Amino acid sequence: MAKQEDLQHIDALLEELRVIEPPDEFRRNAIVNDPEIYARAEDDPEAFWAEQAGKLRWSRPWDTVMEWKPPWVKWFLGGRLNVSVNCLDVHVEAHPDRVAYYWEGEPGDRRTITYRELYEEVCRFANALKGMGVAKGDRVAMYLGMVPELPVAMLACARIGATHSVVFGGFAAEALRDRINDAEAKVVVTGDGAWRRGSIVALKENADAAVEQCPSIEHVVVVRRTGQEVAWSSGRDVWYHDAVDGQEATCPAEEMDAEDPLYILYTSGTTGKPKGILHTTGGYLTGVATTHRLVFDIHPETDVYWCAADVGWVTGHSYIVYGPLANGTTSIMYEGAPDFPDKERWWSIVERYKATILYTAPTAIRTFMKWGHEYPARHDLSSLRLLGSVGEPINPEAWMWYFEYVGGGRCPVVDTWWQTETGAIMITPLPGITRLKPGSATRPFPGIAADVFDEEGWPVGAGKGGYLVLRRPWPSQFRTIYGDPDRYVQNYFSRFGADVYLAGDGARRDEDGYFWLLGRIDDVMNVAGHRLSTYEIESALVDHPAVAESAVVSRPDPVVGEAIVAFVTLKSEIHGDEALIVELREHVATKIGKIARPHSIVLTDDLPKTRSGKIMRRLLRDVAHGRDLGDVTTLANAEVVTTIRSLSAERKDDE
Ligand code: 7RM
Repeated sequence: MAKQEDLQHIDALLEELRVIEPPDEFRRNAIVNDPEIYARAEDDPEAFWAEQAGKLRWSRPWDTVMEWKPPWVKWFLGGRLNVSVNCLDVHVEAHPDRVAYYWEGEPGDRRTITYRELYEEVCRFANALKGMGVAKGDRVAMYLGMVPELPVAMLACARIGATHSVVFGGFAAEALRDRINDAEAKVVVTGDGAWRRGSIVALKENADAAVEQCPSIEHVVVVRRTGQEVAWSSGRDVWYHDAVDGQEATCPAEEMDAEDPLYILYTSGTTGKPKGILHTTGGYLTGVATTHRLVFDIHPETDVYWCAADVGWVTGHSYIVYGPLANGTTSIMYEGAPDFPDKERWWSIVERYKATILYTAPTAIRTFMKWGHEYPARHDLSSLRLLGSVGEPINPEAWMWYFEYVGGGRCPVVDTWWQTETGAIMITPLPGITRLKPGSATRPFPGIAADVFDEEGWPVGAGKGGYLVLRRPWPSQFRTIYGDPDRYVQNYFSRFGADVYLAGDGARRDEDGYFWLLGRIDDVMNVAGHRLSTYEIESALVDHPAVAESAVVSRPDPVVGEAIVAFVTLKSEIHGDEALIVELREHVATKIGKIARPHSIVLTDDLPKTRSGKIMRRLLRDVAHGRDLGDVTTLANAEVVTTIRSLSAERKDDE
């Protein structure tokens, strides 16, 4: 963990600074510096959101702000707009030469892309897609690393009304295949490869393996990035640079209904296959533009904003692409690993571009903490004025380290709680007015009705824990699970009725009404800020010929948050050994991706089950945590617990 002297220093700070006031200078210049915004939004949430939506460019105004037939909701009915017009044309008219992205490749190559250049590239690729037969309503998949062509492809889809489905470049071929097939995408945009820590991730190879089993795919567009030779299927495959070559640098924007789909993004749920979260046009853009501007206090003429997430996750969609571009922001986009070529990479980027805002995940902060504060200390980080955190609960020690050693003690830290489903930030400080408490995401964003319910659906009192819920619709909420509306209702709107959104997180409110997030209450794990379901990993394990049954749980880990522990029973004729454990871990990496590779695998003769045959995950979790087991007499096979416990003790440090 962090260096001893860092921790002592932070301990002392934690004692003194339980509450951190917004610095005077920050408050003076902040976009929001009057707390009345909360009362105003609470008084009339629809009027608040309509006012925000009014800042966008609409080709036809809406007739109705919101229509709610729980659990179904529509926003800005009758309104028409195009997302790419709001992200590009509006800014090309006002400030064509402003930088949209400072892009830095992992090997050290750089590109500066202005709003005009981005506009023209998007139009060219939009025309290319049309030429391939992509029309309004069609789905286009993307499987790329962090290259500018990824936002370009997303915006090109938005321009012509196609629905994009970005699949994180770290996912394996099968995961890509399933997502392409679920959405029945016509085209997939990929690359020859992606750079990661100096080596090449074989994107094209994976895409080829996936597409072999994707009957809907007509074309594979390939961005040349890593330059190695790749297999080619003529007629089907087309280089990105050939596709855009000679295309017009303008392209009429499809006029979209506010409720037309913008994108699908797959996320892990409690059971079954990943869910295709569907976001639409008007409400989503209103939500991300508003939260981006107010939470990050965006001054577009002067800020250099860096969200260090991957565009393959929702954080990248909302806060690298759509929110920042809608606000005319200058952003940094970095392709690679934080320790390539050395552990100073991020800080040299902050210094080079004079970043003013940095938004990242607690797992990254804890990694930097472990490396030590000498790395950020070697760089001039004085341009920074605001820091953000997202993806998992941030422990107060990591919060204070971030505040001290990255923010120099002068930058507010906004801990932002939200989900793929919510589309935009839901619980967060507003940096010009909120008194910060390290470890708390503080208060719901104006207009958001967050609450904490007990088992019966009553709001809990101060200091008590319960289920985090949202009691009123918001514009950027997902509209359904693609192709599975029943699951939308069942998963999110049945526990407390059709008018209450169940987030799947536990939370506690303190005496000031501040929210403290407690982690997932379902079978979703949060591994290094990546959302994974125990079920997906179990399915991958059971798919291996040696495996009879498996149960996956997590144990707390100081860096990645939750580490994956898999309990596995083998088929009777199979003898388990170290080599098989290695093979099983790799098997999961091949099926899902490296992010899902179990940290520990415990081979056992049996799994603890209830009398009705359900695997007792709670018990396994306790085993993984090294906790006491309590009463297990309801178990059908109680003796197995003892065995598992001793096995897992042996395995704990096997990485
Ligand atoms: C944005 C994103 C969502 C889950 C969510 C939480 C956890 C996210 C915070 C957080 C505590 C936070 N989307 N989570 N942000 N927990 N504090 N500030 O991460 O769909 O991939 O994950 O992430 O459990 O339900 S996500």
